[in-house]
Amino acid sequence: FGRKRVKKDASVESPYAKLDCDTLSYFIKMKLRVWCRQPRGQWELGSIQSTSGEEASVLFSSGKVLKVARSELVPANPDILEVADDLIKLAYLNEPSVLHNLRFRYSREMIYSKAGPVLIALNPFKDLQMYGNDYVSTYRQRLVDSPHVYGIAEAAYNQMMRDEVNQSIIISGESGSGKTETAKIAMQYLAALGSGSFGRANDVLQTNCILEAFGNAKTSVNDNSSRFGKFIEIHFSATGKICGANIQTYLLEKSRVVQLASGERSYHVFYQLCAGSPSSLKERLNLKAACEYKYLNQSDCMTIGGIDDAKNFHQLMKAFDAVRIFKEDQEMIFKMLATILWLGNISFKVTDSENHIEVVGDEAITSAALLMDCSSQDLMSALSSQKIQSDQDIVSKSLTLLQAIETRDAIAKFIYSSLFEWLVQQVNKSLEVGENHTEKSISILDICGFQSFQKNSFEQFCINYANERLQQHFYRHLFKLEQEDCESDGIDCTVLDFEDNQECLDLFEKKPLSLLSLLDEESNFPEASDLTFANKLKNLLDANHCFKEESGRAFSVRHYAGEVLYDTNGFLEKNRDTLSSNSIQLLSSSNCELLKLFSEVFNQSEEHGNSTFHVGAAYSQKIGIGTKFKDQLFKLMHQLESTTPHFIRCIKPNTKKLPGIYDNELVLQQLRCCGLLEAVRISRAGYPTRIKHQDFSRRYGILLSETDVPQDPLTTTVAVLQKFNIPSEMYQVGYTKLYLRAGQIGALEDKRKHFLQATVGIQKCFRGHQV
Ligand code: AOV
Ligand code: MG
Repeated sequence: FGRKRVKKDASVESPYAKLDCDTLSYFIKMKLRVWCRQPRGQWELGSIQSTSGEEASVLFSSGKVLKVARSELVPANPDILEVADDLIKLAYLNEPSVLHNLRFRYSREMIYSKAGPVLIALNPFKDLQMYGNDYVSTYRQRLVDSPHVYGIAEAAYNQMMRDEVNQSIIISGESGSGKTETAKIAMQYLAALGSGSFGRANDVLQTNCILEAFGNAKTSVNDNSSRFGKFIEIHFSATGKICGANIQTYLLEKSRVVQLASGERSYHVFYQLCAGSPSSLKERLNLKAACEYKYLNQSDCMTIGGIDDAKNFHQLMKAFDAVRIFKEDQEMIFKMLATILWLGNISFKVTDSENHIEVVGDEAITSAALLMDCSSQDLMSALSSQKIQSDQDIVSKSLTLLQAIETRDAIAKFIYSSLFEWLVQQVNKSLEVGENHTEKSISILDICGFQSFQKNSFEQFCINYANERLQQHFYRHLFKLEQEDCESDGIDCTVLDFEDNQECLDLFEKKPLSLLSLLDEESNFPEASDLTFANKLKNLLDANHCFKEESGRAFSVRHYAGEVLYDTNGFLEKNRDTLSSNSIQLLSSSNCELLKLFSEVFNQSEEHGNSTFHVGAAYSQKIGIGTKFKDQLFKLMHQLESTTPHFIRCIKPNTKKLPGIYDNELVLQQLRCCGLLEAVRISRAGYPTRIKHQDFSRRYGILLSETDVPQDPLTTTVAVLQKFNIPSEMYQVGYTKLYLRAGQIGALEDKRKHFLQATVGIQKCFRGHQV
C-alpha cells in the first residue's frame, strides 16, 4: 500500500473539466449550459452568449445577461445526467454540478444516490413510502437497482451468503443526519430476510428500543440523538437466518446525566420511567413526576412533541422481556435510575466562611440511601468529607460546596454509565449465538461523524480521532476496489495515490510522543493542569505537520476534513475519569448487588491500569479514557478489516429538521467533512467513466456511418473513439469495458444528441416533402 503524495484538496474539480479555450468555444457553439459563480458565492445556471478576452457574457434563466470572468465559469452537465443516480456518472464533476444533482434528486424524493461505491442518504425529515415488505421483496428479487439502504443490505447479505465473507455496513454523518434511522432500516431488511421459525430477528430488533431508551436523548439538533457509538454484529445461521447478535458501545456521554443545556433532555429512560411506571413500582421507588427532579428539570424541557414517554416505557418493558431480562433485574435497573434522580435532589448547606458544607437531611438523602441500600449517615459522610492520608494517619477533611456537588454528580454519572455497560452485557448474553452457530455475520457501525464547533473539547477530540481511523479504512478500501477493477480488466491503472491521513493518526497515537500518550502522562501528574498539558504538546509535537500551535490552553489539529481548534479545558479531568476513594468505598459497602458489582468492576480496572508499565516510563501509569478508547478503536478496526465494508454517508439537508428544504452550503460542508468529494475525486482521478463495450457500442455506434459499423462491440468502441479523434491519453480499452477520463462521455453524449436532432430534422423534412 503505497503512499505517494498527490496534491490534496477537497475540491472535486477534475483537471479535464476546466473551461479552457477549446471547451469554451465548444460550449458557445453548442449553446451548452455553464455554472456561474455569483458575487455571494452561490452558483447560477446560464449559457454563454459571446466572449471577449477573459470575459464572457452569460444569459441567465431570468433573462438577464451579465459579463463574467471566465474563471467564474464551470461547465454544467447535459440534461440527461440531471437525475444520474451516481455522482461518478456526471460528465463534469464540479461542486455546483454535484450539489445540483443531489438537490434535483432530493426535490423528487430520491433521497438516496451513489458516489461510486458509497451510498449517500439525504435525510427526508418525513416518512417516505419506500420501506416495508413490498420494497424488501423488490430489492430481494433485484427488480430495481436504484440506490437504497435496502440495496446495500441486500448486497451485504448476498455477498455474505455467496462468498462466506463477513460484511460490515459503516454509517457516518453528523448529528441528526439519519445514521440511527438508516441503521434500523438496514436491520429491518436483514431481519425480514433472516427471520425464521427459530430465528431471533425480532429479539435483535428489540435491542434498538432498549439502547435508545438508555443511550438517546433530545438535543438541540436531534430529538432522538444517540449519545454513544454503536457496533452491532448480527450473526446468521448456515441457512441465512438471524441467530444472535453482539453489541459494542463507545463513549457514552455521561455528563448528560447531571448537566443539561437549555432545551435539551437527559436520557429518555428517566422520563419514560416517571411517566409510565405502574403505581406499585412508583411506590417502591418513591418516584415523583419528572419535573420534581433537579437533574431533569434544570433545562426546562420535559417532553418532546409527538413522543409519548409513558407508551415508550411499556415498549421498553416488552423489549426487556423479549431479550429475557428478568423481572428482578428490571426492578434493579429501575431502582438504579431512581437512585440517580434522588441523588440529584440532595442539597448542601454552607456552614462556614470557607464554603464548607453539611448535607441537608431531607427526603432526597433518605430516599437515595434507601434505594442504595446504605445508611443515610454513610451517604452523607461520603458526600461531605474526604479522607486524606497524612503521614501515618488518615484524617477526614470536610468538603467545600463545589467539591460536594462534584462528588455527588460523579457518583450519579458512575452509576449510570456502569448501568449502561451492564445492561449491554445482559443483552449480549441473551443474544449469544447458540447451537446453530456459524461464522457468518453482518455488522453495522453507527458512530458520530466528524465534529467541528467553535469550541471543541475532549469529546470532539475522541470523536474526530475515531473518524480519522474510519477515514483511513475508507480510503484503503476505495483504492483496493479501484486496483482490483483495473487489474481484472487488463488495464494498466497506475492507481493515483493520495495523501492518506497516516500523519494525523500518528499525531494521535504514535508512541512515545502523541496526543494520547502525552495526555495520559499529564493525567498522572497530580500537579499538572490543562495549561501544562497544552504547553507540553506545543513543546513536543511541533514536528508533526498536522499539529498547529495556538495561544494559551488551545491547540489545533489539521484533520482530513479540516482544521479543528481544541480547548484543553477539562481534558485532564475527563481523561482521568476518577471517582473518590470515599465514594467507591460507599458503593462497595452497600447491600445493593448492582452497586457492589459496579464498584468491583471499577477496582479491577484501576488495578489493571496501575499495573501497566509503559516502556521508557519509570513509574506506573494509569490508562485514561482517551487511551481506553484508542484500544477499543483498534479492536474495532481489527474486526472491520476482516469484513467487506459497505459505506453509507448520511447528510442533513437543513438544520430546521423540516422536509423539502435543501441548504446548499450545509450539504457542501458535509460532503467535505465526510471526505466524499475527495472520494469521488479519487475514483474519478483515473478513469471515472467505465462502460461495457456492449453498452457503449449500442449507444454511440449510431454515430458511425453505415459502411464503417463493425460487428463486435469492442471494435465498434474503438471505431467511435477514432472517428471523433479522442486523444489516446483520454481512454483505455479493457477486456470488457472502456475506461474514459472525465468529461469525455459528456462530449460524446452531446454529439449523439445533435446527431439525433439532425436525424429527426431530416425525417421531418422528408415527410414534409412526401406530403
Ligand atoms: P443521527 O443518528 O444521525 O443523529 P437520526 O437517525 O436520529 O440521526 O435521525 C434524526 C431524525 O431524522 C429522525 O428522528 C427522523 O425524524 C429523521 N429521519 C432520519 N432518517 C429518516 C428516514 N430515512 N426517513 C424518515 N425520517 C428520517 V446523532 O444520533 O444526533 O448523530 O448523535
Ligand atoms: Mg443516532
